[in-house]
Order: sequence, then structure tokens, then C-alpha cells
Amino acid sequence: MNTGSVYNHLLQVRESRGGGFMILVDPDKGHENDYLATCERAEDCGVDAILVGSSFMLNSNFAGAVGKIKQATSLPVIIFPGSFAQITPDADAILFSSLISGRNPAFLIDEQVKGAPLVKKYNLEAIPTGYMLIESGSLTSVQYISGSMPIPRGKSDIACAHAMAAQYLGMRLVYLEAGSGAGRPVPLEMVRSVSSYVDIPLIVGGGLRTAQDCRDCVEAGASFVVVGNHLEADRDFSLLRQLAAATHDKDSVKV
Ligand code: 1GP
Repeated sequence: MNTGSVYNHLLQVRESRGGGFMILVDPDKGHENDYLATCERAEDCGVDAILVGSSFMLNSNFAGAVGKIKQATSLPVIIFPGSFAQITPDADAILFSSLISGRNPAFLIDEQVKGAPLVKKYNLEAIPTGYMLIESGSLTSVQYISGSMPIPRGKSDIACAHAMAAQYLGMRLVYLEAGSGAGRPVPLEMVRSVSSYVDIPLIVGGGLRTAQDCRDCVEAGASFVVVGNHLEADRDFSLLRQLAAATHDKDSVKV
């Protein structure tokens, strides 16, 4: 893909489908055959892009996994890095993120300084993203690893101010993150408030499990939703189809 084309693709998806549906693959969780099978079927199931990343890796060969995922799909493959060590050449783009809800300089700027030369070397499209952790009921991996406090669930005003700061700093996306496997997703009230304060597209993820969850996020103002580990047991891809359809079309949600 050409420079800027992944971000433009995402904007076009939002425009044409009303909202975009992304899956998150964490190569360190689940089996390679399973996630590659999901990636192979993703486009056909209505997925708009594939994020690859992990807040903590114990075992995986991340670069190898990104290469295989890229082979398995023609969808955009976007690195969603837990650290600069996850910047690898085979992806189409990277959410070049700063963990703006925290005050840990390592994740606000230091990882980015270490990663920038790799982004240039690999000619990756960098999509500047304001990444915000939202309290979700229990301590998540990303909170623990980043050593940063999430924004309290009931404090939409604080979330709005952070999102505005991201926009005024020139970021192109805001990501509201409850954390992978979160007990409770980002509150809809917060999605609604933040989307009313900023013009840049909003990604919402963490703990979304049902078609209704995805639809509710889009109706509250999310431009994109992300679902990760809840798909692991979706052997016939029926859940994947339902989640994508609900993100794109309100009439597809069964009541
Ligand atoms: C995590 O938002 C993503 O960054 C996905 O979360 O694994 O809970 O779907 P889940």
C-alpha cells in the first residue's frame, strides 16, 4: 500500500460502512493455525482491518507472525505495538501510539523514540494515535505492564480532555481501551462524550463480546471497534460475521 493509504482506507470504510470492524491478533495467545485461519476468512466475514500486537509477549516470534498474517489476507495488517520490539517490516502500517492517559514517560515518548528509526527503515505508514486506558473493573495486562493508571470509568470529562489534547497534538486517531479481556467495556456514555468533543476518529476496544456491544459503540460515536480474544473459540466464524455485520448495519442486530 502507498503512504497514507491505510489511514485513508479506514476513513473510507467509516464513510461507506458507517463504522469499521477490526480484529486484534495477539500472536502470543492462541494457536497459530487458529489465528491464521481467522485471518484467511476475515475479509469474507466482513472484517475491515487486522491489528497485530501484544502488551506482553512470552513466547511468540512476532515478526514471523506478522509475515504469516500478511500472507493469509489482503486486508490491511496494522501493528498495534506493545513495545518498539514489535515493529516489523511486513505490516502495512502501525498505530504509532502514545499512552496519553498515563504519565509514564516510557510509554508517552521513550518507546516511540526507540521505534521511530525502525518505522523509517521499514517504510511503515505511521498513524499517530492517542491511546487511552479506561478502568474496566480489574487490572489488565496493559495497565500492569505500562505501570499507568487508567482513566476512571465515571470520569468522561477527563477522557474528553485527553482526547482533545491528542487531536490538538496532531494525532489522527483516539483509541479508548478497556484492555484485552476486560470484564467491562468502555462505558457508552464515555464513548458518546469523547466523540462529541473531537473530530478525529475514535477506536473502541476491550471486552466487546456481542453484536449488540459493537453496534452500541458505533451508535455512541465510535468509528471503529476492535475485538480480540473473544474470537478464539469461533471455529465456524459465525460470531465474526455477526460482529462485523452489526458494526456495519444496525438492521443486522437481532433483538
Ligand atoms: C485490546 O481492544 C482490544 O486492545 C481487544 O480486546 O481482546 O477484549 O476483545 P479484547
